[in-house]
Amino acid sequence: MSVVPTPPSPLIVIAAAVALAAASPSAQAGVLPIKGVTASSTYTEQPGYDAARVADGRQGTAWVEGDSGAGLGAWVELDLGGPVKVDTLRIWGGDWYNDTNWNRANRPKEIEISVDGGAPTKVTLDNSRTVQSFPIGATASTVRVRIKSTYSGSTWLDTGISEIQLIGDAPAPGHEATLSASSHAPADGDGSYEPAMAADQLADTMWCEGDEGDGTGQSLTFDFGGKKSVSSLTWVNGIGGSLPLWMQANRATKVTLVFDGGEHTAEVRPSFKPTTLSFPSVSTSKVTVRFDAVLKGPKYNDLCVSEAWFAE
Ligand SMILES: [Ca+2]
Ligand SMILES: [Ca+2]
Repeated sequence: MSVVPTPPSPLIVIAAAVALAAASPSAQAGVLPIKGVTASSTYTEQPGYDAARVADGRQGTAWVEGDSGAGLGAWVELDLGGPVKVDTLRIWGGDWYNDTNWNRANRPKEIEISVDGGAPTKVTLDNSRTVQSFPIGATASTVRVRIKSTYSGSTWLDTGISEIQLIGDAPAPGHEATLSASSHAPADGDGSYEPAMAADQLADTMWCEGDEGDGTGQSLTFDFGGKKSVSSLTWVNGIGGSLPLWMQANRATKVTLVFDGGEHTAEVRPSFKPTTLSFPSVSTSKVTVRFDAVLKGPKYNDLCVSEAWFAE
């Protein structure tokens, strides 16, 4: 017997899923869309740990195996819906709901990765709450991850994986940017708030500014590494992880996009769902999004952006 804490309420999960459904597709940098997920077993004593949680675009939700022991031999398989070139596997091992859960639950140590049912490759994860990457370098229709050994959690016997991303061999158009910011909030028990969190295709991770004010005047910069034509910004303006959290923190109501030559200022309506701001096409190597005005949340005096990308 083991106990795994209850995940966020169904309302939160549904709200986030709605946001992600619009945010995810082939949109983000090289992250391949997953058509389905299956697992050898699933923890069912409480709801919310099914196989799909390993590819739902949220680090705070996990697939947890349902074997009687630590789940050695349990596996989860991602279906790409047909052969596609896979360069890298990124894995969030363990229960990333927060630091406490991560420490209490088992984490995978050795895993076997197999492509299309072929011979497995064994790799070893660090025992740390960091995103870890392993090369695939193959054309795959399915990728299976099997748990071979674990790092023991302090409380719970079961082993989980919070997210797996399969990265294609080329970035998707419009998502090659490197992000930087005027400031960012320090990491806490929920994770990091660095600029890259706004481009990791996870709805429940976000950049948050770390200035003393409400975020007015803060900025997020997208560096394309060369000239690029852009005419839209699609983004989750605020905390995308849950609607209650989104309402508690600051969101932008006016932005100025600063290009290599010129600017575009626009009023924007805060929305929990991804929204697109269109503007006259411009060729630029960078865009700085300056936040000129915010709608203040009642609890967290920080401006956050969960996901954002520019496209033509
Ligand atoms: Ca997840
Ligand atoms: Ca994110």
